[in-house]
Amino acid sequence: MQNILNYINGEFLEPQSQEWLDNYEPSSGKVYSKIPNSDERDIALAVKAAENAFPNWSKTTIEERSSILQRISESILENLEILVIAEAKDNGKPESLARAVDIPRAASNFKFFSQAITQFSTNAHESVGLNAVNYTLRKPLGVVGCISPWNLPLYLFTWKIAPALVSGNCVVAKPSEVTPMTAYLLSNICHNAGLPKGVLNIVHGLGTTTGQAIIEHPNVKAISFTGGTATGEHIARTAAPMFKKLSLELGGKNPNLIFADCDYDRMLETTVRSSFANQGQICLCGSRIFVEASIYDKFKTDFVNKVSQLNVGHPSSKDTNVGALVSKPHLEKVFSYIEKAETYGGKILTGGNKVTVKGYEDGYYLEPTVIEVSSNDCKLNQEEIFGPVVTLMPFKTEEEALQLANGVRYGLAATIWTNNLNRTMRLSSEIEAGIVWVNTWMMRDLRTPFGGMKDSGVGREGGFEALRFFTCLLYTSPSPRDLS
Ligand code: TXE
Repeated sequence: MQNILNYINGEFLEPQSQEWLDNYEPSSGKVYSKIPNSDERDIALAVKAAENAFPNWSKTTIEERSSILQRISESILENLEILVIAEAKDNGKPESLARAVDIPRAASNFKFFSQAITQFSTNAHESVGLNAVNYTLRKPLGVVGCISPWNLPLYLFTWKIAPALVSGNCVVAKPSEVTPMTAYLLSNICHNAGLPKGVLNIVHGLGTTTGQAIIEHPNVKAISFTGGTATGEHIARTAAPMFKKLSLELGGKNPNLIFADCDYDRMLETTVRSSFANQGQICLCGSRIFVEASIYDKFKTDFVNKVSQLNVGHPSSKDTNVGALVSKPHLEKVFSYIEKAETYGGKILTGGNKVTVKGYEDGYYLEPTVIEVSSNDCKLNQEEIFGPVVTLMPFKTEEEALQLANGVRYGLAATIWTNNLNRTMRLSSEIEAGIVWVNTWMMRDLRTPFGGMKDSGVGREGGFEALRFFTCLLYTSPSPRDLS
């Protein structure tokens, strides 16, 4: 059985504790590798290595950092198929999805930030009449922590690491203990791409020990975290007294507002995808679907019909639309909402059962499930289920649609389906969400800021916002005499 190793100070190391955790393959329910159960001693080593590497790394030229990131990006693409298979095995997602989205995006993250840094500049402010100028500088923060979740493992891990590194920081990173494999493979890729030792340290283990040691370490100056809202709250509470910089990308319960005047076929096809892509385990999935009353019955019939045709199957099968959920506890959590759907006032229209896939009887498979609800206040509409479960509910007016969309503690993303331009403009500015898509879903230019409102988090990542997060701003003012 393969042992995943920590990557600290350019070396592949076993955990100090010599303890290992089981790593499961969701599609078969079997343990297939072991993960270091790292503790504060491993994190202390990693932070020390990062601190030692910082003086040199922060002074490398932009060209040098940029070209290393470029090499990492190319190497990810050269190893695409290995990473695709590893991601699908570790996470349960269809290989086709990892091949089309996860791994290419991981390569793009490195490529994008290798280019973005060459365009990142600071400002000068001339004090007219005083013969003076103030100018700003952006400096790397030092050692930063990157903590990522299991739903888009390499995609989100690289989304944090690439901007942190390219802006001159040294990184201590922890992938989710549920999906550590591609982060481990990435440590090999970065090592071979010539990243100097100590610049990137990848430490594996549980959130409550390894992750906790990162957020508690006084010399880690910033934390970029994506994960559950409860964990985000805990991280904020722990890190705030140490004045760490925080970027928290948390949960979502995203509304999908469908108006009768939309392009119906395109909407239907995209809504199936926005509901069940990655087994519904994307924080951007539209999990609350609100449909204008005049087309509600038609939509209900067509949507249920399409959803019931989705194939649940093994990640490697070409016919699979919906793979396995990421873990047994997560399957049980999602299933508990389905079991109590009626108690919560819901009616299951399709799905609702666990699935047995031949040859993989212990895998964590669940039917894509559509539940009709009569109130937005029910638990099914208020809590993040984060699985292949969506709810349907009709609305009568635009005002009501807006109220329903905003009637939740989260504010990550929303999708509006309409061909009415004025309505688009009104709703896009009134919906409480960091991202509003119109007549599309998951369309994102890497330059755009990404992040949520309300309990979906604080801070923005992506584009220059990520480079701003991973740098601190100083201002300098030479005395006017020095300029003359
Ligand atoms: O996430 P956690 P979990 C939501 C989703 C899911 C719920 C819980 O609703 O059901 O969160 O999932 C690390 N200090 N999302 O429990 O625990 C952990 O090891 C430092 C939404 O898996 O938040 C992992 O690396 N780190 C979501 C990362 O935090 C800690 C994606 C996320 O794990 C820590 C995933 C601690 N004390 C789940 N405790 C999204 N927004 O995309 C845990 N971690």
